[in-house]
Amino acid sequence: MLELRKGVDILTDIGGIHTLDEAQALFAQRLDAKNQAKLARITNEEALLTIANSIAMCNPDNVFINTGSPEDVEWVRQFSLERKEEEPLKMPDHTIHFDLPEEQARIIDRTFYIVNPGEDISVLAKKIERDAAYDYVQKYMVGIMEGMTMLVGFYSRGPIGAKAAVPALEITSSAYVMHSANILYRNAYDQFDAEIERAGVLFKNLHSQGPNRPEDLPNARVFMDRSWLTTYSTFCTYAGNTLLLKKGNHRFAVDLATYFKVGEELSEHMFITGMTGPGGRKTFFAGAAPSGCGKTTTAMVGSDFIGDDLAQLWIEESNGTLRAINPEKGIFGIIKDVNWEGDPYLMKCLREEGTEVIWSNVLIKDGVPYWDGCCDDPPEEGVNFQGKWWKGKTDAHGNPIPISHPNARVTVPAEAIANYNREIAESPAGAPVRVITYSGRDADTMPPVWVAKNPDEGVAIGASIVSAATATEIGAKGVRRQPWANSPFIPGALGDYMKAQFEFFNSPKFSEGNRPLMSGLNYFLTHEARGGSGKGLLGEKRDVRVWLSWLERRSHEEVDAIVTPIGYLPLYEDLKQLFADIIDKEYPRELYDMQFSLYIDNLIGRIDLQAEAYSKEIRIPPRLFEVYKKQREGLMALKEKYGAIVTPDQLIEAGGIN
Ligand code: SPV
Ligand code: MN
Repeated sequence: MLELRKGVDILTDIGGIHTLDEAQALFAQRLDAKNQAKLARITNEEALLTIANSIAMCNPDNVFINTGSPEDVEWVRQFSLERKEEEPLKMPDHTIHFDLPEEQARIIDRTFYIVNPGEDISVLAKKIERDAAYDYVQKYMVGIMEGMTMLVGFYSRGPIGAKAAVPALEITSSAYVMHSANILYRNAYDQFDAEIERAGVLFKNLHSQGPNRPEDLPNARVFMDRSWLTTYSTFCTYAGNTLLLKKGNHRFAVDLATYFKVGEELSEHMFITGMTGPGGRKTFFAGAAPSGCGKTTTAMVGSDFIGDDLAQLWIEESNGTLRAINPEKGIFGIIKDVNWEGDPYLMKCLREEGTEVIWSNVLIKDGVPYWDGCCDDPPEEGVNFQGKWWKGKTDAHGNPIPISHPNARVTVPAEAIANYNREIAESPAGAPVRVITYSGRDADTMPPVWVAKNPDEGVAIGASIVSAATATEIGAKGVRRQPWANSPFIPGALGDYMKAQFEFFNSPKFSEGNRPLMSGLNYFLTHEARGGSGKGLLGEKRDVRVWLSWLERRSHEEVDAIVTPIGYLPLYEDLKQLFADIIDKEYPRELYDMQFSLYIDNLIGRIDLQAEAYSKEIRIPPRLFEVYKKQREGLMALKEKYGAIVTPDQLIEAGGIN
């Protein structure tokens, strides 16, 4: 269980400012008249004390209050250029930011939840006792902004007024971080007091890169104080470590959903997108995928893009529908392998004038960015995340340095993406979601698409995601369990989170026909694993549209499916038709058989792996094991009858269609 406001609030204790009068006196002393006037608009005590204590602790030379006005937003852009945190590029409104070579992704080894004595956290996470965190903050953050300017921003994680939106403060000495926040989050300065009242909570984020030197990186930390909803980040610049409105506050939102809003809200690592179906109807999807597994690409495949990373979900009481908002309003997307064929909307923003873009950790040659997979003939030299680069350059271990880091990113406002549905994305009512997807990077086991037969099986799909390691976390290797693709951001016990999932998706609040379809997706099956004659992936990026379209039809009960122990599978004829209609592609029966045959031993291996791992965790709801047991028995019966590989025709014979 989690208790809010428990233990010492480190920031207040070190800052030493406890009353509004003290805070105002400090502002009068430390802010110039202009910034004092801007801050005067904010009256919420918690917000003001947080700002005052941050000033008292970090001791910046100047304080800049970012109201979100065009003038302030421009000031932040210019300040970042002046400070050389970003450099201008050839294209207007494009800049490049480099993180230190050793800090190109989330520093999971230096990321900790601050806990009170006796509190348990997820077995997948790291924790630090409150006293030890206090000592660190006192040692490294006192005076960390001397000689620097502190920037203070007021944001909302979600459309202002939406049920699941939460206001958040970003306090940083990095203009790059504030510039990124201005692109990725809605400024809520004008409504900040009212939003804190409405939401009943405020997320607080304090960051300083310090002198930004490689030698400080061992001391870099990302701390999340779950009890006080405050993050601390030091000696780093990569946005996933510093712009803690993103994953830092997502973790707090997961906590709130898990411990305080069970059966009411979820906070997920999901894209949100709409597909246009027959007759022009719009069907919205929310889909989870681990970092670096094509989540942004999938999101942009839809006709109505809403978000590519995070979703706050709730059940609307008045009509029993599932709603989703994107806490963000921009993308911080991986750029590796982004190209005109797979990502035309994004490419337009990146290669044509008219969009504000912050590039990070790509190759720059003559003011133009290039990246791994960008083009057929990238330049053979330039400047990249490791400094001066030339083709064939190797690192200290003799490994070739790629043209761009595999976790190189672009920060782009969502409204620049041509298929962004601004109206729905900005609506406090959220997007009406009918389909939930879960996916991972799975070479050999799960089919490209399948649908859960009931909410419990749907929760089990989310619980069972596995994925090959990607470049988004430093030091991650091998195939790992990735529950709900959200596990890096689940602070508490997985069992608690899972219980909230079961309650939410089984909720009696869903009205007839509005309980979402829950499904799995896997784009990563290989020829080698499925008896194919080719090499590499069985499918192509563009096939994603077909899998989503099939789910779209299924969610409106327009296509039948094969009933199998793991869920419903598409029929060949339906897919063939969709491939032809939607992407004008031939879909051979042989490929279908490779993709949708059940490889029983792999599936059983997967179930056993999960059941075994979950059996070691606390408070796992027994329902999960019941689902696994039933699926396992069904699969064993199939194997008995048909052998280790069961084709779709055999599956129809055994289970029929529905
Ligand atoms: C991810 O890695 O899941 C991201 C980028 O979306 S980060 O901000 O690093 O979390
Ligand atoms: Mn993410």
